[in-house]
Amino acid sequence: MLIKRPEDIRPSEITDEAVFRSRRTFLRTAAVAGVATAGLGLAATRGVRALATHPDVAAGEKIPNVVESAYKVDEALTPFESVTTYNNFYEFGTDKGDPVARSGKFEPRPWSVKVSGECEKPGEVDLDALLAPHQLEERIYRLRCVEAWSMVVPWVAVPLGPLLARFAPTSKAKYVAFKTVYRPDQMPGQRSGFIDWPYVEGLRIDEATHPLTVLAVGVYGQVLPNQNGAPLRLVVPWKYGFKSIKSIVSIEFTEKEPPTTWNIQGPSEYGFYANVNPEVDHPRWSQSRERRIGELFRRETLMFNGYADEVASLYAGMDLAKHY
Ligand SMILES: Nc1nc2c(c(=O)[nH]1)N[C@H]1C(S)=C(S)[C@@H](COP(=O)(O)O)O[C@H]1N2
Ligand SMILES: [Mo]
Repeated sequence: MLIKRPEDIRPSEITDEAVFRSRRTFLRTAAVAGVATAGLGLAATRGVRALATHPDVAAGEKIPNVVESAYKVDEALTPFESVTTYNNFYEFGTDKGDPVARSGKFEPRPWSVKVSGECEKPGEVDLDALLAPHQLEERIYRLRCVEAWSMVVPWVAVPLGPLLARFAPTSKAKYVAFKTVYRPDQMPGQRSGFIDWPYVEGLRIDEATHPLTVLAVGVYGQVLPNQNGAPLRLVVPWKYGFKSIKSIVSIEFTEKEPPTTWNIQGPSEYGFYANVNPEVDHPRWSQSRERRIGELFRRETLMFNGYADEVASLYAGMDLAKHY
């Protein structure tokens, strides 16, 4: 993220605009017809062919029993193709195309997440238990990257709050720290010293247990592809995308604010909170507007990424220019 300013991103890197324009009518229909249909329809379109060689997607594993939820933004979905080929996942490289191209060797199963720290019942999150019926919801969220692009993504997700509650956090649990897996043999980006691996992130406990905060295990109705953070990643829709840490192996309740990767990399550019805020610019670029992937013109960035009604109260009395 330190490397490229949004202005430096060539349109050709983002997408073939004509393809998206022609697809827009279809998407509008698909959005009405439901996401499952959209996923199937898009699978037939150009670009997804490349993905078919990807181990996760080739399996074509649809996640059964996903319950519709009330959490859905009423905006055109970003096509499956873009959501799964335009990615930020430095463990596989810094270019947006690297994660899909270079994550083929990554093995997201078997998997378990260790839960530790300030809690009465430390233990593990069992991936298969997470995938059990009646827990998974479809959440259609905006994702706003700090680089000033955005998407609308239909995640298959489980709310994080109730999951964390099972481990009985103590009164000392003021924060939750997350850690990505460290596997340099499977993650070529980790063989470079650019970032102090593993990638780490954190939330305040009230943010982590907020009803909007979820762990995603799928996208567009199917198992999460490697490039999107398989087998499970955080999604915190009112914060810049870098808070949504991928391929999590550890969740720890802590008393003190945990270190976070991008804050370590550039403390003056990336704060702990990282709430989407059009009024607080990044030192090197404006955050007031964003490019929705697939659209030609920039749009206004919304306070808390459009989730102000739900989350503004979490920050009452805080100076958001200071706690950026
Ligand atoms: N482990 C890890 N998690 C990560 C990143 C990363 O480089 N490594 N990039 C973040 C950034 S900057 C964004 S915008 C989102 C992108 O998620 P997506 O590829 O599913 O769109 O993932 C976030 N999670
Ligand atoms: Mo990002």
